[in-house]
Amino acid sequence: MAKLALLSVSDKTGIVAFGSELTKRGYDIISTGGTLKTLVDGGVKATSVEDVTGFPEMLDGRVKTLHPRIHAGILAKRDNPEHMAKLKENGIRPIDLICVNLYPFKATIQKDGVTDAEAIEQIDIGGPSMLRAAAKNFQDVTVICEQADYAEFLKRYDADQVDRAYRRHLAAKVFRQTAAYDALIAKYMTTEAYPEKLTLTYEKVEDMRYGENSHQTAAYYKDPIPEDYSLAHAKQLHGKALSYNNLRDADAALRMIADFDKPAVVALKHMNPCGIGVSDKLLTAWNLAYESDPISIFGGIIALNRKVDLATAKKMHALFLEIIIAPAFDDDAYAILAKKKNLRIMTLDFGKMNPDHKDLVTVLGGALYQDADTTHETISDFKVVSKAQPTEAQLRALQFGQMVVKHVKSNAIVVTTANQTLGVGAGQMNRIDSLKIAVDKAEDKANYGNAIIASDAFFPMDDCVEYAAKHNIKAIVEPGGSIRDQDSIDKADEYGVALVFTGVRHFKH
Ligand code: 93A
Repeated sequence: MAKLALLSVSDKTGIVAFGSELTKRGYDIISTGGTLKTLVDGGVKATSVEDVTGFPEMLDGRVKTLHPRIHAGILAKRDNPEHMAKLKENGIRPIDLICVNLYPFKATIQKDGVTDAEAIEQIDIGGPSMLRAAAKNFQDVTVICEQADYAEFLKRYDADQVDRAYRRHLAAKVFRQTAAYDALIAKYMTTEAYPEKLTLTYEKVEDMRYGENSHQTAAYYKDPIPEDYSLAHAKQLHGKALSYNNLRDADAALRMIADFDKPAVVALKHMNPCGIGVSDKLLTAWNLAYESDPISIFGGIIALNRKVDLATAKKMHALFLEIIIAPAFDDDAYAILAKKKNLRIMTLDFGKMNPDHKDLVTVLGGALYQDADTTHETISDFKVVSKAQPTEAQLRALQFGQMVVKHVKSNAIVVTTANQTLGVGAGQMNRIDSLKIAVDKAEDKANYGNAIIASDAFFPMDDCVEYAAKHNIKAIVEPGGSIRDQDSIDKADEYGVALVFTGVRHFKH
């Protein structure tokens, strides 16, 4: 008897050609309402599923293929005589090939103003049931859930290569696809922040040349519906493919620059800022960021939150940089930057971090999932605990420092003015070492006279205040909360330093 294929696709692209090729190879075709019409209109001979089941499609199409005549035809084991006898007894034909793509749930929930009822109607039930049944019975059934596989299947069919391994490969793809489909539905319906099952799904963007190091393999995945403000929406206009480290650095740079409204430039290395400048003009912001640390910026990632002009582009062109990402580039600015073959030039509309964003990190045997640290404190959150009161200018600098320090790996200490980082001490195992690094980098800078210090976590003892004071720092912001806070306050008073507590710690590991 001829082989039997069931075709039921929501996206009809390529289905007429595929159906036609199947009939040429001797397949009989059965099909659901819309697909059947497309096939027949396209000149492909096909039979209605209704004729096979003896039942009309009903409940607005909610029940089309959910019938034993279909599912027994898919699930029967061909090498099991009892299964085959049952099919025969009930006049059911075995189905050899299932080709299904599902109701467009993802596209539906992305539509503006979509109602819950519309979204729910697009939850496919019959499609995944057939796909899963066919995938379970891959020993005997070929299952196709992607248009990209139409041509590959035909090629293999002609070469007599539709073997068990290929069918198993297609079956595995089905289970990934239906799991991802359900994960998206689960996400849409879930209200708990931390549900008992975390059903995330990501789509592959690309395999990468390597991971963090050249002996590590890696691939880049993105959210099926990425947040508005995210790297997933960035466009690369020029340069080498982004590496694993580039992506992590660019992501860190985006998180930093999102905190600034005025023209800002973030220069970043190894996930830490090496220079941040903010001003009324982009060029000035660049100069401030560059002068923060003209050495570390070499090979850096630059994020700018305004259209890049020629003057700023010329400054950047003079350096070796890995990535420049900005909302847009003037034509002449782009032309000069694009002279560097490898430089990755990217655009992204800047915005704010989604306040509900959650970060996922893996640990051996598990994962941790938490709110991203999207808060930052402003002057109104500050509590002055010293006798010395900070000046207006110092308060602005403390606010800027506080904004920066939360983006620096712990232990983090930054020395800043109100619009420029002067020294960044990152990732040391004790706070005083971070402080020493930050001060050492900052001390010879012209603006050091206006400098303040921000610390991501409290001072466990008074040594940091003392060290800072001895290096002419006049104002400090830290969370407070140590049992020895009073020692730091006393030390600040001893040196006439203004000490401000925020009550909010910003560890970043
Ligand atoms: O509403 S359903 O969940 N109930 C079904 O029994 C059923 N059978 C196939 N959706 C069902 N399908 C889906 O219909 C397929 O997954 C495919 O996406 C779509 C094709 O319908 P049509 O051929 O009428 O355009």
